[in-house]
Amino acid sequence: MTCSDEATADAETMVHGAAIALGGNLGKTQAILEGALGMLDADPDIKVTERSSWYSSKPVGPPQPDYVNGCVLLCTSLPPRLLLTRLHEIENAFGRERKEHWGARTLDLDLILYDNLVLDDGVIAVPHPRMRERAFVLTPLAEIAPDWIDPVSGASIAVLNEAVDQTGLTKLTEG
Ligand code: PH2
Ligand code: MG
Ligand code: MG
Repeated sequence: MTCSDEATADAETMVHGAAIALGGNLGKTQAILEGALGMLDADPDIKVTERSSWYSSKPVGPPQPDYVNGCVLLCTSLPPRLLLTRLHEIENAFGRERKEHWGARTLDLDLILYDNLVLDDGVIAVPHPRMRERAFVLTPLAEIAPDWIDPVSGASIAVLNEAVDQTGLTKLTEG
C-alpha cells in the first residue's frame, strides 16, 4: 500500500509516506509508546497505517536501562519539518528531557524514512543516518515495510536487516 493510492477520504492530502521509530527506557515504557501512538494517530494530518511488534533491546550508548522499541508507518499531509515538529511535541507531552546524548529517555520518536527523500540540512536527516546499523530499528521496520528501498544504499529494509547483528533484541508482543 502507498499513501497516494489509499482509498480514503483523506487520500488527496495524506499522500506522503513516513516510517517512524519509537523507543524509550524510562518509566512504563510500553504504555508510553502506546500513548504516543494514540497521539500520532489522533493528529488530523497523520494516519497510522501499520505498526510493528514491540521489542526489548539492549542500550546502544552509555550504560542505561534496556529499551522498548518499535516502528510505525504513517500517511501524512505534513512536509518533513512539520512532521518532525509534531514528533517533538509528542515527545515533550511525555516529559522528554534532552540531556545526555544517547542517554535514557521516556520517549524517542525518530523520523526514519519519508517517501524516497534524501535530505540532510542540519535540522533534519532522512533517511535516519544510523538506521542501517540498528537492529532495533530495522527488525521492527522489516515486519511492516520489508520492500521499502532505502534511497541512500538502494537496498530494501529486509536486505539491510539481514546484514545487522540481532544480538540483544527480543520480541515482546506481536504487532
Ligand atoms: N536510542 C538511542 C540510543 N540508544 N538503544 C536502544 N536499544 N534503543 C534505542 O532506541 C536507542 C538506543 C538514541 O536515540
Ligand atoms: Mg533515537
Ligand atoms: Mg530522537
